[in-house]
Amino acid sequence: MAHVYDRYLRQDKLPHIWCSGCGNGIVTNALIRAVDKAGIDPDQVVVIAGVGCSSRANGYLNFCGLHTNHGRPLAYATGVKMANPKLHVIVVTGDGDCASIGGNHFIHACRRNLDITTVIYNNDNYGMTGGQYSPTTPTGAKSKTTVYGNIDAPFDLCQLAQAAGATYVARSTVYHVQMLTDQITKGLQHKGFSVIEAMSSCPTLFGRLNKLGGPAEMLQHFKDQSIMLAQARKLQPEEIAGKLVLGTFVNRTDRPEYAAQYEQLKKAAERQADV
Ligand SMILES: Cc1ncc(C[n+]2csc(CCOP(=O)(O)OP(=O)(O)O)c2C)c(N)n1
Repeated sequence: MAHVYDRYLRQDKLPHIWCSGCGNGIVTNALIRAVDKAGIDPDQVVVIAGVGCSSRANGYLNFCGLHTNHGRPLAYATGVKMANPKLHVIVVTGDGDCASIGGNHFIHACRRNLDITTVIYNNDNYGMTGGQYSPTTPTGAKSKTTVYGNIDAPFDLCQLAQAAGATYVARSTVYHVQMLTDQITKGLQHKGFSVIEAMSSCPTLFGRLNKLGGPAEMLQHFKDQSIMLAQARKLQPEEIAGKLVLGTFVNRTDRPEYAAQYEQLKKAAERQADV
């Protein structure tokens, strides 16, 4: 029987490459539902990916798309959106793609406030290349390159995005699917740069190395580890240490959207040239 969302997937590209129990399918499902819920014409959507397990999502999604260089989807997305501001541009990226090799592009995209929706599939490691540590690997966690435990402090990507100027910033997990879908929907409807950090499970690499159990246990771990933002705000920092704070951190409309601002600038320049 055909599924109501089948039309959003490229059936000829399935089955996907993700491991059993990987959370990336849940994030991609939430993304599809969000496009549907937001009532966006699929022909007006462009999904742009970098390189990584997460970035493979764009190959399965039946929208226009670009699979670009590792760490550079935001650069391509900027070009696409500036060339045709009417398009809904969505970036699918990993924690490595977005915050390691693409970190500089990420902060400047936040600063610029171009109307792009960025969905970060954060599995706390480099999945595609075998489980090396990433900028979001928690301190103490094991990875293929931190076998005795990570001594780096991880980035909080939502705090980073907020500090850099992103105008919609939210976080959810693959356990909290409804919230994730709502956040992506709001990100798509938001006029400006939106960041949705989707905490995703990687049972094969991160889960196994950190003895987090199988796919179901990892979902349970997300449930147990999470705290809602409203509740977290009432607690002291030491009381929420090690917790995943979920919710909408930023939703502001006071900053101008970049492409609209650029249009105005162009018109003003044309008027001046006419004089
Ligand atoms: C310029 C460049 N450097 C390195 C790589 C190798 N590489 C491919 S994917 C990847 C990391 C992917 O990690 P992440 O973005 O977190 O995505 P995940 O696979 O975990 O979803 C790396 C280092 C590459 N393809 N291109």
